[in-house]
Amino acid sequence: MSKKLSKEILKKAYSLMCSARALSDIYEKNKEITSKYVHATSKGHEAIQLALALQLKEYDWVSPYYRDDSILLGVGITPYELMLQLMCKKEDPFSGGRTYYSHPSLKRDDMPKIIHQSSATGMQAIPTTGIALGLKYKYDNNFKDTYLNKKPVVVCSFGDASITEGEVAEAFQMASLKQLPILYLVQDNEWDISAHASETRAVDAATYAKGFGIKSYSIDGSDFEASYYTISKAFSEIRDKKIPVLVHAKVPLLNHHTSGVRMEWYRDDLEKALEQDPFPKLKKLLLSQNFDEEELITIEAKIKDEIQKEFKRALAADDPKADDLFDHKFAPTENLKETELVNKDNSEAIYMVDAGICAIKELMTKHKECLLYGQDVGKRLGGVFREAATLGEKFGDKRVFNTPIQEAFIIGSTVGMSAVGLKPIVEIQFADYIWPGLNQLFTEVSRSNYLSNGKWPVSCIIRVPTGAYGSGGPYHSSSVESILTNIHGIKIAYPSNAADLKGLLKAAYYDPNPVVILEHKGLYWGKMKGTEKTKTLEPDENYLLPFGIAKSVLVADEKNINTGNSLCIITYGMGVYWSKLAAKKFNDQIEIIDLRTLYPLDEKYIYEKVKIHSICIVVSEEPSNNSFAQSLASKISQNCFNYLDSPVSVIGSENLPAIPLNSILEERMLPNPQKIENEIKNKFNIK
Ligand SMILES: Cc1ncc(C[n+]2csc(CCOP(=O)(O)OP(=O)(O)O)c2C)c(N)n1
Ligand SMILES: [Mg+2]
Repeated sequence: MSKKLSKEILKKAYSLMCSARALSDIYEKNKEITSKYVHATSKGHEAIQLALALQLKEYDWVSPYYRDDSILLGVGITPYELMLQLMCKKEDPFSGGRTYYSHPSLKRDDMPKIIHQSSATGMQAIPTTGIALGLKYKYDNNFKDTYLNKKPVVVCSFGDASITEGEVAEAFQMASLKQLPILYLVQDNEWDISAHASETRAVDAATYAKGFGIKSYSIDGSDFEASYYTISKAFSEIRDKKIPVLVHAKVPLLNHHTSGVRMEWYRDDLEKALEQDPFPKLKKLLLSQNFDEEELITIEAKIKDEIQKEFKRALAADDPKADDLFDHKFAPTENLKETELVNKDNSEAIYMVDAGICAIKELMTKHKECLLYGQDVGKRLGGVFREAATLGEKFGDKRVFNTPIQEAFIIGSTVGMSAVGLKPIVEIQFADYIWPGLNQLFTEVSRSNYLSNGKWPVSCIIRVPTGAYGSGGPYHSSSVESILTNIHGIKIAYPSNAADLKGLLKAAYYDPNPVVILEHKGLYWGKMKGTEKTKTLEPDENYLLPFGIAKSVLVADEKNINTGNSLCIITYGMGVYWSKLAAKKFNDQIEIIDLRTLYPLDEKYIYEKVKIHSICIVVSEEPSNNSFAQSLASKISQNCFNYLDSPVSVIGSENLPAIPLNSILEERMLPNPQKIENEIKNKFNIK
């Protein structure tokens, strides 16, 4: 076996391992300086990491975790670049000083690609498996990208403890179900900070993965040669057969958990761990292959010396400027201009639910990159609200498909899908069930562009049927916009009629950033009292409604405005229709502004209108306490204080944990036209 490993590979591995050790040592020696920013190193894990990295190609993908600095060295990142990252310098190639050591993101032509890596243990499983799902989509739909002929592999690297996270099971399930070309590398040092494997897992990674039907290998990850051959075999299987494989590599952890959690505080196994040190093992291998010992000593000394110099250079490098803070919140969208609303020839009024389908149909017809997945969206049902009806039949189940009940996977996989150039439209069946997916939305999706310094924006649309109507009860009625508007780095639309939904879906598609579209279930068919106007003529294919443009859907009479007998209601979704019904009781005194998107928010338009009317009510369907609506009311107060005749009112649901099923209780809970009418009267001092 050893005959096949070339001297060149062995020498390269040795040099890189010397670099990894020298880095680890210099960080420790200078810990007063380096511990300013928390970091972990690969000391003890180097052999398996280098065996992997040296076999990755520039068309492959890898998601290293925070202990994988040897993988980074192995793919070609220099020690100097790593040290820039350690010290959060401006030229840190991954994030410009925004994120920790060995939390890479990389998009260089000559190196494997790395999507943004968070610190959240195990959370890389879903985005990375999303890459493999994206590659499979491209194979299945005959994409012509030349790199596909080279059979790229995707690698997701983990620590042993992180795979006990529930989200990892979602990823394994999908990788096996769809037979995705991915390698899961689990580096098993038996430690989960201070918790030992005996306390945290019932079975090891290989046994666990086998339960999902994933082929697994268990190896000694401190043995470079064994590691190299196992990875080589696994890569061949993945490239040729397009299957998932898991490699479970036993390794000793020879350094602190991180610079902040030191090994001497709790480790009682260090002596034993040192017996498995991969560095002397590799040296011994090289000597057995007729390398000269003097040469190896010289290589090591030279690398140490160079790294010492590079450390000083990195220390002297520039920090980011304070105002760099604001770069890359979103990828730019200047090209998204509003188009004239022209209706389709012979257009008939369509329901909002159909407007969504029409928009997606046009997008999928035009763009091969566009696909739709979620629970029950496939052709058998077309969505539990029929909001995806006909799409499965028209485009087939390679482009429109059902997923398991995995909200985290549905949302988080868009990171990987988008990275390979696809434009996923996904669906969460009910807003009530977005919670398991929120972690991915917050931890991975929303931060990807910002923390990768603009390299990896996530372009996706997440459709979320929302809101209460007709006794949906506590688990099929919730509104979640306050939670979503608290996540920075995503855009949020909340259309109230068919034309707006179509125009906003188009804008969302062409936006390179993540977008959530909240679609009120009670508005889908315009069947509830007062919601008939959700039906509109169908805008033509070119109609695009950019985000951040609010609209007056009812205006007040000039005379009433001039005499101080008017007010404005700022609202969205169902609030538009409740407000319209309430406004009927007043004589052209009410202006209703439909926000249409909650982020970005058309603040300029809102303040202009509030200043004209001097009285303002914000209406939302959510419980009002600590809500988006209350925050909006506060912004209005701050920006329009001198123009207001009275405090801005907020009408929302009652502040209770859930919307009860019983219809009398539901009605009492939610806002309605009567409650709004009462507040309008209050504002006008009508008794
Ligand atoms: C979701 C999440 N929970 C907790 C943590 C804190 N944490 C950081 S590392 C770690 C242990 C991970 O152990 P393992 O995956 O085995 O990797 P190792 O550090 O041993 O290489 C924990 C609990 C985290 N980063 N993310
Ligand atoms: Mg561990």
